[in-house]
Amino acid sequence: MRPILHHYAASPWAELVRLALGLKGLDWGSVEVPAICPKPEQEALTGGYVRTPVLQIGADVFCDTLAILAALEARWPAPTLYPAPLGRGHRALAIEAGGATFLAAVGVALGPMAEADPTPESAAFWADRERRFGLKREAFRAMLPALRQAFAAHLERLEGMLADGRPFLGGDAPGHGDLAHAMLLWFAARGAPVETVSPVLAPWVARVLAIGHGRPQPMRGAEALAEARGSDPCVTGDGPVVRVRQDGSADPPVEGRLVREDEEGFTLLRDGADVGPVAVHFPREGQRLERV
Ligand SMILES: N[C@@H](CCC(=O)N[C@@H](CS)C(=O)NCC(=O)O)C(=O)O
Repeated sequence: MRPILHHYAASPWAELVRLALGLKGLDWGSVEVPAICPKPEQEALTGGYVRTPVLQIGADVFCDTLAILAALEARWPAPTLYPAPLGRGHRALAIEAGGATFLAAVGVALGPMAEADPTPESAAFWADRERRFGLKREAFRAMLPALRQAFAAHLERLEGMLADGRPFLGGDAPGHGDLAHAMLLWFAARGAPVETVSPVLAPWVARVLAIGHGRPQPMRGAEALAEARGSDPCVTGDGPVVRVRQDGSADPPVEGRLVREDEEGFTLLRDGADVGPVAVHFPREGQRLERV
């Protein structure tokens, strides 16, 4: 069954997944979602997770790129997203692209928008991000010099990793870590092109982006919901009712029965009014699991 990505073009974390789909050479359904809430179709599918991107395979829904890349690797193992010699180390590298490092890239990418006079579109964007993540435009503007400096320091570290002339961060083949860190530069290019922030990294970023996106086929949200409704989730069983929220966000929690939990993540089984039984998969990182 082909995967369906719920995403929007400007989303950096979605770009990471588009590159992963490209690396695996896949056909995939492409559902465009709004960049700000409300996202009623996505909510109908996930039960409340409204971040971008989300990957759907039938009635299995993967939230967060860590769960998404694990699902792609499990179902389409070749070519691998975790090539030797780094192997699983690529996952650690990718995690390092989140958190403070990602916020630094946001500073470079969205700094010019924060500094410009607001438009109706940018005002709606800041209102959404303030309500959901506490990111106030004024406070963000004050942080910009520090964020730009932090991003420059991060790029120096990446330059150090590639200093021996290796084509990719782990050696000869690209992996999850390359996709995650090149995505940061792809995003930062909205505010400052890669050649200006790091001419040294530009050829590596070009190599990673040349992987492309595979073969996306545009699809409507309603078709994706129908596909979930017509499929069975790959996990069944029973478990305690739990809620999942994301660290640092006021987004609605997802509620369901906890039917799988291991060192990588966990799965909730829920019955959606529009989709029937769906399995919603999360990684451990960045999620807060509460017993109800
Ligand atoms: N840790 C998450 C981060 C996802 C994330 O922060 N995505 C941004 C867009 S790139 C987001 O959800 N922004 C709010 C939105 O799109 O509604 C992942 O790896 O998927």
